[in-house]
Parts: sequence; structure tokens; C-alpha cells
Amino acid sequence: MFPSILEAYGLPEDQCSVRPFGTGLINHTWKVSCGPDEYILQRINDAVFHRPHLIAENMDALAGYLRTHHPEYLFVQPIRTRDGRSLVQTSEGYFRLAPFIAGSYTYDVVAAADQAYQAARQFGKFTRLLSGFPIARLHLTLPDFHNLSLRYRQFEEALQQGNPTRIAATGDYIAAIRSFGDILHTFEDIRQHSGFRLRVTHHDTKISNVLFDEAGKGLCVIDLDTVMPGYFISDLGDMMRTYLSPVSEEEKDTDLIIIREEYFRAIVRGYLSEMKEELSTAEMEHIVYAGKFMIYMQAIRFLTDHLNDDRYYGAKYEGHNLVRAVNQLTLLQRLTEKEKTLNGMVAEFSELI
Ligand code: GN1
Ligand code: MG
Repeated sequence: MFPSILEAYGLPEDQCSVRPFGTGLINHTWKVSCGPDEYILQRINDAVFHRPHLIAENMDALAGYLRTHHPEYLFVQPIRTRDGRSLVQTSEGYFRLAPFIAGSYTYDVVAAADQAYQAARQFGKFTRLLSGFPIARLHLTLPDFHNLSLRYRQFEEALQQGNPTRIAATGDYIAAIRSFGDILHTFEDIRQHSGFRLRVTHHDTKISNVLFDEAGKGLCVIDLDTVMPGYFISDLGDMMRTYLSPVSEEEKDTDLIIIREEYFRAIVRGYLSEMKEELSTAEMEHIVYAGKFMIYMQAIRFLTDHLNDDRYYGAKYEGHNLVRAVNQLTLLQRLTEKEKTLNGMVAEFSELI
């Protein structure tokens, strides 16, 4: 499949090597090296993104805005094919190519609080720089992606139509999801609340979506497929979900799941260093909620997928998505236990920053 793609970009196939890169669950990524020139090639999962061209149009619109208003921002834009297309469609799916930024690094796990700080700053900066962008121009590449109400409904549907054996065996976890229903109700209030604004939101703020320089400073954010109008709780919350615990959503040993307070501080400090002026009082009051919201939604999504025989995320072993769901439920429990302490920390630095 690669020769025809490389050819579309005018890259000499015999001088290029292609190897797998990164760990995403949805898209496939490769690093392409052609002598000194390096690129990132991605196949867009069109079972998830039904209209890949919408992603390309969003990229163009954001790039245009940033070029005019913030020309100094490093925006990693896909390269055009020789005949001007931003995507290559083959029998294997849709592909796009972007330059690999020389001297940039990505991390798969957050190994120091400063990385969390740097990443949070970059995601905050991205939203802030685009605060004047006409949000209605962004296509919804995944409609209802972070709509918790819909995710909850899909969970309830899975309870009706999913795998009966799995449903019967997971009663405790189903009950646990139900017991956190207040998170859903708060989300429903947020959607009606005039103090919550829809902004340009990344929607996938894991650490591997930030480029760092050699000295460990954040450079920019990447993987912009899910950039859509959204609430700040999505981006801030997904950082909490993925940076607070020393172990990832894949960990089976729930004893290892803990909330690292210094990472919480780093995330909030980094994010507010860019976003403090943007957020309303009501939004500032929902900083810890952001983490609960995203962890809860991910627990629901993993459990739903388990009940639906893993049709969305796939599974590398029997019960994989159940392991992930239990992991996320544990993380949610641990965060909830610390809620008071964390709220106290937020109150402290909202005065300081
Ligand atoms: C998916 O593909 P990846 O790993 O970037 C998912 C996210 C989940 C994440 C959980 C389009 O992201 O929403 O949080 O898995 N993306 C999509 O690991 O569903
Ligand atoms: Mg992603």
C-alpha cells in the first residue's frame, strides 16, 4: 500500500523507509524516513471518522486563521500531494502525510510533573490562540464525541442489546456506573448554563499529542482530528484522566492507580497560565469536575464496548475492555476521594496566578 501513497507525494519509494510509530487506538501511524527528510504518515480510521475530508477542511481553516493572527505558532499541517490533495484515498483507506518536526520528541507516558505542566500549557495555549476563531466554521468530525448524555444512553442500549453473558457477569460495574449518575446530571446542567462557552477544543489531550523540544519544553499540540467546538472540561479533564495516575488505562492491578497531587497541581497551573482570563467563574468552579467528567465518560465507553463485544476499541485479550473500564472506575473513585483536597489546591492558585 505504501508505494502508491509515497508516489502521490512525490517521495522516492526506494529511498524511503516506513516503520510503525505511536500507540493510538484508532488511527494507524508510521514514520517515513527518506534520507534526511522525515514524515509522519497516518491512516485515518474511516469506521470512526466517516467523513475524513471534514478533518482536512478543519485543518485548512485553523491553519489559515493561525497564519494570519499568530504566525509564530508552530502548526503542523498536512502536506499536499503533488496534485494538491490533502488526503490520499486507496483501497486500504485514507492517508495523510505531515512533516516530522526535526528535534521534536513525544512521550507515551508522563514521567515528570513538568511534562504535565508543559502539556497543559500547550493545550491551553491552543484554545486561547483560537479564541477569536469563528467556531461555527469547524465541522463536527465526530458528532457528539464528548456528549456524556449520549454515551450514557449508548451504555443503556448496550444493557438491552449487548452480549447477555457479559451483562450478567458485570453487574457490580454496571451498578458502579449508575452510582456516579450525578456526574451526568452536572453535565446536563452545564449544557444549559450560559457561563459555559464552546471553544476550539482538542478533545484528545493525552501526552503523546504534544511535541516537546530537546530541553523538555512544550512546542505545540498535534493529532487534530477531533478538534471541534467543545467545553474546557474535555481537554482539562482528559489530561487529568491520563496524567494523574502513574499507570495507564491498560493497568490490571488497580492498587497501582493513584492520584498524584503534584501532577494535579502541574496540570491546573499549566492550563490556567494560558486560560485563566478566558474562563468564567462558573467554569473555574468546575476544574475538578473536568477530571470526573472525562474519567466517567471513558469508563462508560469501555464498559459499553465490552458489553457490545469490543466492536469499537477492539480487544487484545478476552475481557480487555472490562479491564480498562474497571481501571477507569477505580481512577474515578480515587479522584472523588481526593476531591476536597484538590478543590482546596485550585482555590489556592486561582488567587496566586
Ligand atoms: C481513542 O485513538 P486514540 O488512542 O487517540 C479515543 C479517545 C479515547 C482513547 C482511550 C476517536 O483515542 O476518545 O479517550 O482512545 N478516540 C476516539 O485510549 O474514539
Ligand atoms: Mg487521537
